[in-house]
Parts: sequence; structure tokens; C-alpha cells
Amino acid sequence: MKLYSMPSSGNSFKVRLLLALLGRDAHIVSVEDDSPALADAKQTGRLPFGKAPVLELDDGRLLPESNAILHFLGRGTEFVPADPFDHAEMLAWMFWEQNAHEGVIAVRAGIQHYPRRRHLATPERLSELLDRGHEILQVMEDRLSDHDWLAGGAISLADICLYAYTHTAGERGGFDMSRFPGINRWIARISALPGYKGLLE
Ligand SMILES: N[C@@H](CCC(=O)N[C@@H](CS)C(=O)NCC(=O)O)C(=O)O
Repeated sequence: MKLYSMPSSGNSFKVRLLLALLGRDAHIVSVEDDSPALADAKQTGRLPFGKAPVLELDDGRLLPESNAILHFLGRGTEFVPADPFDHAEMLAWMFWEQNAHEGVIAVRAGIQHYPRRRHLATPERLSELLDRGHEILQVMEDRLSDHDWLAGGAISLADICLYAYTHTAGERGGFDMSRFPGINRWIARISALPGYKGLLE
């Protein structure tokens, strides 16, 4: 397997993290933002939706979308609940990550971090994203204040998916994480898992 992966991106990190926790290998093709490698991967049709990550199977099939890749790699492992409700609850968190969380938590970090996007980081936009981000993080806090994991009673793909951008939300996104003790305990729980590898490892 090959993973087209952007080193600095949470969407790519979540796939690398699952591979590490499963003790599985993939040939990592690094396609950093704005790099010739990313342009090449796009030009040669390796990124069907024009974005990383993409998993390339040994038979050449290409799978885009980080959460679809997690689902593909996670099947039959401890990270996918057997119970149908818990499974659906895991998916609910993963859909929410893409349609609510990522567009605020990742975007506030991204517009400050990537040079070509810095013009978007106006004081008005940063302030709006800060308020919305705190509301979004509160949704996670409401669950994690009295549960160890997001879905069901055990770790699942939902935790790996949401960990990716949440664990750097303070440092990269400028969110006030001292408001969210349940999230901080959950971050520590995931960072201590056997096989864990961090964003830049
Ligand atoms: N919904 C997609 C989003 C992927 C995405 O936005 N990837 C960004 C990095 S985080 C990317 O490849 N950007 C490069 C570009 O747009 O040129 C997923 O979860 O995989």
C-alpha cells in the first residue's frame, strides 16, 4: 500500500496514526502543501478528488477521503464497534468532524500556518472562528466530561479521526483548551496508546 500524505495535515495524520496503532506499514509518499510532489500527484491522477490523503492499494485502486480510508483500514479491528448502534454513533462523529469541526478547528490553524492562505487570517475571520471553535469543542467536551471515548464504550475510529485536529487546536489554532478538561484527559489517553506516533514523527 502507498499513502499519499501531507506531513503537516491532520487529515493525513489521522491515517498515519491508525496505521501506527495497528502496527501496519504503508509506503508514505509525502505531498506537502504547495510542493512539486503535490502538483505531481495531482497531475498523474493519484489524487482523485485533488486532495490528500489518498490510499493506493497494491492493485492500483485509489481511495480518497481520510475518513473513508480509516473505515477501510479499520474494518475487523478493535477500532470499529461490532454493535450496530455504536458503529453508527462512530460514523455520526466522523461525519460531524468533516461537516462542522474540520471547517473551523483546522481552518483557523491552517489560515495562520500556510503562507498561501495567510491573507485569509483577518482579525474578523479569526475572531469568528475562535467563537465558533469554542462552541464546537464544547460539543466534544459535553461527551468527554463523563465518557472516556466518543462512541460506545471503547476507543473507535471516531476518536482517531477527531484527535487529529483537536490535539493541536490550542497550539496551532489558538483555542483556549483550558476550558475543556474532558478533552485534555482524552488527548492524554490517546497519546499514551501503545504504538502511538505524533504528527511530526
Ligand atoms: N475531506 C478530505 C479533505 C482533504 C483535504 O482538504 N486535504 C488538504 C490538506 S488538509 C489538501 O490536500 N490540500 C491540498 C490542495 O488543496 O491543494 C479528507 O478528509 O481527506
